[in-house]
Amino acid sequence: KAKSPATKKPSAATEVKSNLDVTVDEFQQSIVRHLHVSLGTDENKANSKAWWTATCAAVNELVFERATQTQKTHYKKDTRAVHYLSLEFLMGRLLKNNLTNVGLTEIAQQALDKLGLDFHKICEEEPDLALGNGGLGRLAACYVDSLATLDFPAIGYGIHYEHGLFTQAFLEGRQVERPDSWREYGNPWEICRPESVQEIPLYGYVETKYDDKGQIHKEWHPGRIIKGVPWDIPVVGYGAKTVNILRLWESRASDFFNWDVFNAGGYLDAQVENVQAETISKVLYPNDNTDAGKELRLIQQYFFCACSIKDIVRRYKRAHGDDWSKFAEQVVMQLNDTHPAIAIPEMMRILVDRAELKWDQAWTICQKVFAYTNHTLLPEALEKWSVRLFEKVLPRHLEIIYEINSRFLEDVVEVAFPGDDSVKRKLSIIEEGHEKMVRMGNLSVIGSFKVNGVAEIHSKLVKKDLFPEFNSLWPDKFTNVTNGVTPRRWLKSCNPKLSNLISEHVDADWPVHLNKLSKLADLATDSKFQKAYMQIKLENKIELAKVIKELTGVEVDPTALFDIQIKRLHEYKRQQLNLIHIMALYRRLLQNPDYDMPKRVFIFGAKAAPGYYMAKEIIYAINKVADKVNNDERIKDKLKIVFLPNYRVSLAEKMIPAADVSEQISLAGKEASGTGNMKLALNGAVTIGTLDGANIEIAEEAGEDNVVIFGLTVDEVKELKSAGYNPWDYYYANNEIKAVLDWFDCDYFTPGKPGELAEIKRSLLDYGDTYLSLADFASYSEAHKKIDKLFQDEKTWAKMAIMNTATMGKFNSDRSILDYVQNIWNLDTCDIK
Ligand code: Z16
Repeated sequence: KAKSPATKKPSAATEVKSNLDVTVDEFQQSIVRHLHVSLGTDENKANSKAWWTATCAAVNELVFERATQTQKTHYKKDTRAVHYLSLEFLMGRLLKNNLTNVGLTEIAQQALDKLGLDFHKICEEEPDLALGNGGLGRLAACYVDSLATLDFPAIGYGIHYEHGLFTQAFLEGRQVERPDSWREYGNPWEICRPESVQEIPLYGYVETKYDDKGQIHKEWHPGRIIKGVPWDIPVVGYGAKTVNILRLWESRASDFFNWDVFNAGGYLDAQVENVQAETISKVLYPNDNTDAGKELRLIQQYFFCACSIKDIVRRYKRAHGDDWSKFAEQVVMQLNDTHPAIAIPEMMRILVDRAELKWDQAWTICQKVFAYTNHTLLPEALEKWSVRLFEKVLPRHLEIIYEINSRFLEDVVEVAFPGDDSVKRKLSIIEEGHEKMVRMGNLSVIGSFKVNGVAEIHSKLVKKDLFPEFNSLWPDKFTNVTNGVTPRRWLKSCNPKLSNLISEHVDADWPVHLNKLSKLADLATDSKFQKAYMQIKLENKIELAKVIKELTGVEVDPTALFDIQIKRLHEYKRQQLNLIHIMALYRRLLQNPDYDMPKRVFIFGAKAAPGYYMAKEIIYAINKVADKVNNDERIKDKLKIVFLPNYRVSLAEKMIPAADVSEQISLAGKEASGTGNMKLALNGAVTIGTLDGANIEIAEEAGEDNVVIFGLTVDEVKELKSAGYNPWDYYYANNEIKAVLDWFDCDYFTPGKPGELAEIKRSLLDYGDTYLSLADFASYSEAHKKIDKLFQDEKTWAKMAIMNTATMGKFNSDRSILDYVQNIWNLDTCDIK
């Protein structure tokens, strides 16, 4: 059988030494056995999907054993654990990753080989677990990987969405969404745990009661009860010692509640209730960095927080009974953005209404248990819920929030800022106004013992611009943990060739000690190493070129410069800036066919939130410009543009190893961190970027010679905005900007439909160019000229690429997790026998 170069076996040195003793034959037998007993088929009838399922089952047999062992050990040793509460976990595919982490990639490859199957084809059968939107969800996935790898007791809690992030197709260049059904026919990685089902109250009213001693008591009479069913997905650490659990809650109608309706003769009504209950975990809200503000979303948030807290409390009580004094020693809950902030009043409700603790005692516990990660400064992303909605859905929680707020305002704010009503208005959880709102950010800060941003600059801005008064109240509460990415998925598993080359020069344990990559710096100018490194880059580009051809029909030259922008489509991320620059290049080529520029391929991957009009217009514009440019003979293939549909984790794994240039061009101050920037640089892409988010730290690590920085700084943005930014000034002052923007008015890119792209021009002029694309255009264009020059000098470029790989050790998510452990979570590692 002919093997593609990508399927070449990894050398023994790079494979993690597995402590799972399985031979090729045993693994092969296990696959076949599962084909028979788990799938009820055989070798002759099985299709690729069945083989994939059987292979997963064979892996699971080894993994679940370890998971059970891990749970037992944590219980026996009564370990403190972190509980990572997140509405999103963007896990992607698990087979290749789990094999990498248990060290059985080679064994599995050989076993499948002997069965006459292609390992990579089998891996392609797996649907992505797309239970997240973008950065925040993928970060959660990297963090659970690192927690298991470092042997920390940890559990991820989230929602078992029936439909993850929509799949994207293009219809005549426009995005169309279709539902994602990742588990329509079951998913081999999950196990249902009916023994841990929880009942969750919703709606209804609160009754005020007084006991014999005249003590006030609140009783919530819910209008509905929803059942939460947990599904467990094993999280395999690299080296496979610790296997932690990701526990995802699925909503169902509560049996006991429905019996009443049913017995009253309401069989159909009961079925309607089923549908309503199951709606809660039906679908992931497809917004990245915007607040949906919908009732169902609040219910999702409460549902999974309430289920998770009940689960945590049950586990705690099993070890400690009704003694709450150790709760805060055993439990820390990390709030991934404000999405799970409702966990704070829910914990208070459990402690005060249920366990009947005194308010102060309960609040002391709460404040030791919660920590909050802020992921954005964008005002449209900061969650607020109307008091009216809160009262309807969670009446008791609203009361608790009022109580938290009034005590905070009286005991803390009044003491620190006596008589200062304007500070009070800013710090209050309740925003006064036409419609009273609950500010989830303020609730999170007040209820947490630590608040962190996700990159140095972002954490500074969280203190300075977002929560300045809170910061002066509690300066020690605010801290930074710069994001990271797991090098197991984002180098070892997605770029096996580069991984093998690295392992020939660096200790084999670099996937857990990523700083060891710094050894490669000595080889950055070694011509033999440069050749080997760039040959691998070329081979990865050849592989991506095939994918591009399959997905879009466009043929690209693998020796061209591959310039990649992959991230959610959002105006602040400025895909539109990339687009107008590409149009400027196209125009230069039309005006001067000898324009000095290496062949370039611009590659995009991005989903737009289905309700985000301008984002969808930008996708359409890129696709239309691509159509025209790709078919224009006059420019002799010097320029290609491809927008790969349905960008997702598994597609990222194919794009990132093939990138020459990484586009990180958000307006300074807007991108909290970015994590794609880290993955691309790790795989040897040179960043063209603004001084925003983690780009700053990437530039510090890589050195200024190895990145290309452009654009306004955060301070310059503030200055320009306060001086009054007028995009028309740039339009009239810069001929190229004017010509490119005017192009949108005619039908050059949309034959017969003049003005179809005019909204782009309007957004950049009439609507004020909110993200200053025109202000940064000239500087961006110069930066690209610099890139062109550098790329044409092969030795210089190879050195830059290698230096990027060599210097990205800091951005290992293991480092991030150790930061969290030291500064926030205070965990001990736990060896699993
Ligand atoms: C999200 O993906 C992010 C922030 C946010 O408030 C909501 C969502 Cl869904 C992203 C940030 O935009 C990005 O800069 C950051 O790297 C990522 O979260 C992880 O911290």
